[in-house]
Amino acid sequence: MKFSSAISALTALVSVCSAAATTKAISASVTFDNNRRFLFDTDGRQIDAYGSKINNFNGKYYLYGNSFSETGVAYGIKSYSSSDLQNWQYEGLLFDPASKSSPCSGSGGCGRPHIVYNPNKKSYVLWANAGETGYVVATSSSPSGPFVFSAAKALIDPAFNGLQPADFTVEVIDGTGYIVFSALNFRSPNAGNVWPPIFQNLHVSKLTADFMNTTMVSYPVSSGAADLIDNEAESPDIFKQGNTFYVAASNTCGYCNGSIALLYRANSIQGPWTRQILEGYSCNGQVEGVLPLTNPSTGAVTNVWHSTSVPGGPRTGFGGHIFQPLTFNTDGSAKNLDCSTTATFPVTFTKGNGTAAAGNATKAGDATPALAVYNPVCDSDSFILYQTWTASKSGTIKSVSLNVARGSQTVPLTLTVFKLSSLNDLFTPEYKWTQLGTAAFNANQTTYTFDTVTVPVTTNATVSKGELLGLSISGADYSPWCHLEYQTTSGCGFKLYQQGNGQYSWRGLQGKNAPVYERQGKSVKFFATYA
Ligand SMILES: *[C@@H]1O[C@H](CO)[C@@H](O)[C@H](O)[C@H]1NC(C)=O
Ligand SMILES: *[C@@H]1O[C@H](CO)[C@@H](O)[C@H](O)[C@H]1NC(C)=O
Ligand SMILES: *[C@@H]1O[C@H](CO)[C@@H](O)[C@H](O)[C@H]1NC(C)=O
Ligand SMILES: *[C@@H]1O[C@H](CO)[C@@H](O)[C@H](O)[C@H]1NC(C)=O
Ligand SMILES: *[C@@H]1O[C@H](CO)[C@@H](O)[C@H](O)[C@H]1NC(C)=O
Ligand SMILES: CC(=O)N[C@H]1CO[C@H](CO)[C@@H](O)[C@@H]1O
Repeated sequence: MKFSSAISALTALVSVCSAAATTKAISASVTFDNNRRFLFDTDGRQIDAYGSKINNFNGKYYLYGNSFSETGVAYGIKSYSSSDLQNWQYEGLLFDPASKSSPCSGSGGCGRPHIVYNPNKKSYVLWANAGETGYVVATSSSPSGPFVFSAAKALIDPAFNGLQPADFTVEVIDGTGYIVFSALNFRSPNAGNVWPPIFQNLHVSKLTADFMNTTMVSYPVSSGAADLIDNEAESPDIFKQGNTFYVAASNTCGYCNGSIALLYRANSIQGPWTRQILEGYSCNGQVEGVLPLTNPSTGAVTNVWHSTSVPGGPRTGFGGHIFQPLTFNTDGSAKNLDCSTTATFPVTFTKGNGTAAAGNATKAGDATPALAVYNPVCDSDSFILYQTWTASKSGTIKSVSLNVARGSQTVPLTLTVFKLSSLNDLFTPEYKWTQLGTAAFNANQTTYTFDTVTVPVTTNATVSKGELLGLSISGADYSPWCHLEYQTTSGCGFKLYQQGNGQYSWRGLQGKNAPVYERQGKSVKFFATYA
């Protein structure tokens, strides 16, 4: 997704108008696509929130999801805020997942978190999955916490006692709270050795008036076919358009690389529900939520379907998020998703209030683009890399940060920032660079997502505009370190070179080939800050 958030002409109009006009909703636009999966916060770190849900609270957008960075599995809930759906400010964990009062260490892991706002109590109510018997609920006066858990759990329809409440959503529609949840049956005699491992069906209930509990009366969200599609439905979200309720869902897959995209619709939560399969592989993702965006000029709402995307498996942290607006036919059915790599989806929406967030990465002097299409590359077992760039201005370099993700390394990742006089220096034997700083990182100083590690510049920090700089990246281990790369357009001053581990001599029949050569058209994701 390309978040080219072009503030429309309306913005300019508003800014020159009187103070009274500034309370008007401001129009902005954003363009999504199927290729740009990784989102980053303003400090340049990968957004670490899986099974995401985006809410507009008090005029600002908040993105929530489970953190996978620390333990490699769902551990706590992070939030990010944005006014333009492009610059995301990290707002921290909603509560300390390590504290004794946190219910998230056990089964459920506080998975699939959802938050609703109770205007009567001016309270944000967090719901999360905490294993058997109901859901945990917590409240806060702020959308970013800290949230305090209620001692009592919200309970579901007793018809499902004995099954395990699992993926769910809570949402407020026309002032009424709703939950859609699945209940896992681990004991079905029909479970297969290969698949399905479990059976689960979706159910919908109203919430109590304080949004802290369910009414414990539920209705199935099922096509009535009672087939293995209805019986493996999970990761739901609910929304209403016109008089129709919609439930978006996927089939059992766990943040995977593509499962059926399901859309149920009914004129009442009691059904009957009509089922559609909108895509066979969900554009290589699993739906995580539906984001309603309002065009402030027309009042029209675009419901944006979004998924946790690729690759599934233990490396959930290598997944990102893809977004595309749903479009509907006159009978209320939705059109199939468009998974083509060339598709772009512009959406006009109401800009959130507050100024666009800024952080170390957005303020960096030199940086590879935040909005490029990045892909994970794990090859420090085979290569030492040299990322080069030209100083964009004269000044004093403070630090260089690189996005890296850990596996189970025993060898540290060593990064060195240096100056060189020409790119040819890298191919020249006996060349010595001018070192600016160096640092080594053990696996326990890095995380399972593409967080940043930062090398402080300690010497030779003054640079002049156009001067050549480099970052060497080395960490030869059986379990390679991972970084991000994007397709670099020539002329941007970024070039990436590689040297096979252990290769320190001339090569080739003439004995004239250096062991260092260009990784054509690629650059790693990094940024350099200036004093
Ligand atoms: C943001 O906008 C909402 C209405 O959408 C308003 O209630 C709120 O006071 C605004 N907050 C700020 C800080 O301007
Ligand atoms: C939800 O309602 C049930 C039944 O009244 C009660 O046992 C439970 O404590 C309630 N939970 C919360 C969070 O209010
Ligand atoms: C992911 O999905 C794509 C396309 O559906 C497929 O080519 C690829 O093999 C899948 N990978 C895994 C690990 O399932
Ligand atoms: C941002 O940069 C400052 C100054 O270099 C540093 O102290 C801080 O840790 C950085 N913050 C993040 C989140 O990287
Ligand atoms: C981090 O890892 C290094 C190297 O394995 C080890 O020496 C160090 O004690 C670890 N630190 C912590 C806080 O676990
Ligand atoms: C070219 C240059 O200024 N090199 C300096 C880099 O920093 C070291 C350590 O402070 C100096 O010894 C070099 O002279």
